[in-house]
This record gives sequence, structure tokens and C-alpha cells, in this order.
Amino acid sequence: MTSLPCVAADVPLADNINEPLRGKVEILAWNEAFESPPQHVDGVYTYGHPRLTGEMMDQLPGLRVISNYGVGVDHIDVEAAKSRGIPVGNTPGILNGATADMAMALLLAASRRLVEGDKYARGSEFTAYDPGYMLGRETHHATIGIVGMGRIGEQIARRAAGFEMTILYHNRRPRLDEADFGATYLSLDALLERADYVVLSPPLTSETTGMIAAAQLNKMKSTAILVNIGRGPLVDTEALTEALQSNTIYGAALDVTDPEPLPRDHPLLKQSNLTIAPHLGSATEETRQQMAELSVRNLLAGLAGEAMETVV
Ligand code: 8YV
Repeated sequence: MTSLPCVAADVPLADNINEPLRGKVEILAWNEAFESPPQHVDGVYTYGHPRLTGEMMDQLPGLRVISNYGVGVDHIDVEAAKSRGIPVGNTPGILNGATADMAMALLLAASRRLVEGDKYARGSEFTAYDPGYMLGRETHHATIGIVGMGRIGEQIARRAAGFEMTILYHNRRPRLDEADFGATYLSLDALLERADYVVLSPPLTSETTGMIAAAQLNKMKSTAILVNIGRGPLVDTEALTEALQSNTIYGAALDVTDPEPLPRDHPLLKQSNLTIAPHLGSATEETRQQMAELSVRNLLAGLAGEAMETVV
């Protein structure tokens, strides 16, 4: 029997999480913890968005802390945790810059057809330069519509200002400090009608799930590009597939999908007007290191009965 606190985690965890926990906690594999729960599971560490429901929390009667690697906690029933007195830690703030950079990378890649161009430049068909091929859409001086003006949305706005874009945004509430990042509040419908780029970065909640479906895609300009840096279920996947197939919009750039990953034979993946990444928003060495350190500190604080640095 170990005297170390026991933590259920959706292993395999990266080394920079395992190492600082070595000798301090005993890590228990997710399935083991929930299928044959030992009585002494003290904490849960969520790494790659495993679903964590109130019912599952009840399977671990000794549970006193949940620490999430990442800012988004839509996979965790936070209300259920609160009602059970279990604090939920997450990693806000430190990933804003990396995620906003990725939003701009996706936006530019889609508008300038970078992935298509990369394939073409490597392929056998590229035998002569032609000024008429692969024309994209302009980014500078275009209009960006940011849906979800939280910490990440604000960083996207600051980057868009560097491209001299007109910046529109939609949020649950207009922000009093909108002049700080040069953005104008609009209703979602008005934003969709005016934006050349619609960038999604709200948290996934019951209100935002499916917020971009066929009706919203139909409101967008036929030259517009949809960028999703938030969560897959913000967008109705089938409606987006149809919109790209019928050129209702110019293109989409997705860091996240619903489901994630998409089935390998999903028709969306066949669209050349889709640019897609495997959920890389915060995936830089520096940011992921800081996320590891903060989520480990949160976990250890919670196990010690102390306040976590960042709690939902
Ligand atoms: C994380 C994210 O890397 O923080 C979030 O909400 O989506 C990502 O940036 C991810 O949660 C870790 O699996």
C-alpha cells in the first residue's frame, strides 16, 4: 500500500507532467480508476479532454480535486463538481498568445491556399510557373469578425490590427474596453453578413453549441472564410460540409472538429477548400510547458487542501 495521494489521469501523460509528480502522487490509469475504483482516489487530472461526469465523480468517493491541462473545461461537468465541493483547476491566460497565433496561421493558410500550394509545389504537376493559378483572398484591410471576445479573442483582435483589418466582434455582452483593441460590437447575424473572416473562439456551452449551422453559413459572404479555434461542436459539421461542397462560403480553417477526430472517410476531409489542423491551438513547446507546470501546481495544491492558482 502506498501512502501517496492517488490521481486518476487519462494517461499517457507527457514527461513534463509525469516528472514533477514522481514520488508525490501515484498515477492511476483512467479506465482502472473508473472500472474498478479503489477507494482512495484523491484527485483527477484531465489531459486530453476525457469526459468527466458527476456520476463518475461519485465513483470516486475520496475525490477532492480536479486539475485540467487546458483552459476549456467543457468535457468536465463543472456544476456537478461544484455541487460536490470539488474545485476544478484549469490553465487560463498562458495559452492566449499561442492560440491567437494559430488562429492567424489558419486564417492566412486558408486565404492564401497555403496547404494546396504546398502540395502542388511538391507534386509532379508543377512544371511551370503560372501567374493565373491559385489566387486566394486578401487578408490585409479585410474585415474580421471575432465571435467570443474573451482573452484569446482579444489577442486575435490585436494581431488583426497589425494586418490593418476592420475588427468586428460578437460576445455575450459588449465589452466596455472594446476601444482598447479597436473592435466594434455587432449581433451575430450582422457580423456574419459583413465579415470576410469569421473566427470562432467562445467557450463551448449549451448556448454556443451549434451556433454556426446552415442558417448562419448562409448569411456569410460567398467569399468569406470560417476559422474555428474554439471547439468542434460550435459548428454543425454536416452543414459546414454542405457549405464547402456548394461553395456557399469560400473556405474553412479548423483547428477543432466534431467529432474529433473526424471519421477518416468523412466527406469534409475531401474538400480542398478546407484547411485543417489536429487541435494545435496551444501546441508550442513554451506554452505547453507552462500549462504542464500550472496544472501540476494546481493538482498538488488541491491535494494539499490549498487554494489552486487558477480555478474555474
Ligand atoms: C489544450 C485547449 O492544449 O486549453 C484548451 O482548452 O483546447 C488546448 O489548447 C488542450 O485542452 C489539452 O488537451
